[in-house]
Amino acid sequence: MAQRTQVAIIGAGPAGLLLSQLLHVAGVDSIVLERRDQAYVESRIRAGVLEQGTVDLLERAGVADRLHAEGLPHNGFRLALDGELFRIDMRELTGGKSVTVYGQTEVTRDLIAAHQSRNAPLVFEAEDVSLHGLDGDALFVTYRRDGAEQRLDCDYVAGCDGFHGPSRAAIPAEVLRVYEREYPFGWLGILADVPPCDHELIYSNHARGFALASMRSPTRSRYYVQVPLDEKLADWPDERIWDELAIRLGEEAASRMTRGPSIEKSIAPLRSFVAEPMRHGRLFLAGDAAHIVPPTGAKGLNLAASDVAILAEALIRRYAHNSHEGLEGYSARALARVWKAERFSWWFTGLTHRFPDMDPFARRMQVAELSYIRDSAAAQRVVAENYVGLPLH
Ligand code: RFL
Ligand code: PHB
Repeated sequence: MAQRTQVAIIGAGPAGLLLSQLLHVAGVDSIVLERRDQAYVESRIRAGVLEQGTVDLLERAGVADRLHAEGLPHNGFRLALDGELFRIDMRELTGGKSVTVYGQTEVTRDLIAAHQSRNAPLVFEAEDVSLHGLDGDALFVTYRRDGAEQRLDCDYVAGCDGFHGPSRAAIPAEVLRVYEREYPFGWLGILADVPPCDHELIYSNHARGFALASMRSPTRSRYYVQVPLDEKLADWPDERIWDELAIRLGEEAASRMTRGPSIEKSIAPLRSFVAEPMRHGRLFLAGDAAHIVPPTGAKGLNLAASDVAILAEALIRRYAHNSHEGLEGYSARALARVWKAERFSWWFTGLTHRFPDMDPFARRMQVAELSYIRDSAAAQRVVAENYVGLPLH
């Protein structure tokens, strides 16, 4: 069967769903094609911190009611050095900016609910999605649904299909430049229905490795510990994770930490990755399809949102005023922000993690830098302004 839309969107992660919703609000039509089923997409546990710019965008898309009711505004976070805590007062240091803790799972659910309440085309379980005619006049996407071949003709394709999707792979290798860093460790995450140990997040540098105390709500905690890449989940029963967190977060946090059974546990590798350009002909990459950051700065989801803000604006201008300027400038404008967030995430990872080849000098440098941040308002301002999110230019 052949269908037609203005913008074919591949991937129903936050990037694809939010793009489709923003286009809809402006009267541009799109169809989202997603490989997984709805239940799978809605239950993936990932990021938890939204920058103000991301919240504003969700508002503009008309999907922020539950976010405003249930999201937790955070005006600061704490850093720990071998168990000693100090606070970064984001709000004070940035002239009033803050972040909101609201799970990516909830953002995704709200966006899917908005699509379904207006009967918008959102195709789950689309198999073998492939792009055709990127360089020619006839642009279309093919896929299989329930065993039947489908063809979707379109003016543009938005590749929002994450790190492993087909969109980036459709750009010829001689055009694409890739920049990459793999880190020699991963994050073991645990989700549990217990109250958080603090009302704000704690990022801890400990001689045994990094730990993070986060949350999803006043009754649901999310914690992470740095582990070697070859670590097996089976070697980490819940009690071992709680014991390790108690050591790495330090006495003050540990004394307020409630232990409980995990409802989710997983290990994610850490990576920095950027593919340039983010546009090839009428294909536009957004979110993890074009770039990955290590989660230390909480930037992954927020970068997906800022890409989509730029892309939606460009597509809307194209249809409203037949102006191609925004589309032509998309890659450069998006990448300018991406690289700054890449830098912050890379720097924050280096400051807080234990590297296998770290000698005593390297460790002293971390300790000195963290002490400097603790004692200098200027250094704290640099951290805070990056954490709340840099402006879009
Ligand atoms: P997503 O969320 O990966 O969505 C891409 C969507 O595309 C679909 N897809 C396909 N659809 C059709 N055909 C194909 N062939 C397809 N191949 C893939 C996928 O099923 C999926 O639905 O990318 P998007 O929208 O760009 O959003 C980006 C964010 O999800 C991502 O940056 C963050 O979640 C990164 N991230 C984290 N960020 C944080 O800030 N804090 C975290 O704690 C955090 N944890 C994580 C993470 C990413 C992870 N990944 C990607 C493995 C934990 C994990 C495990
Ligand atoms: C999370 O709550 O999952 C989370 C919070 C902050 C980060 C990364 C992950 O930097």
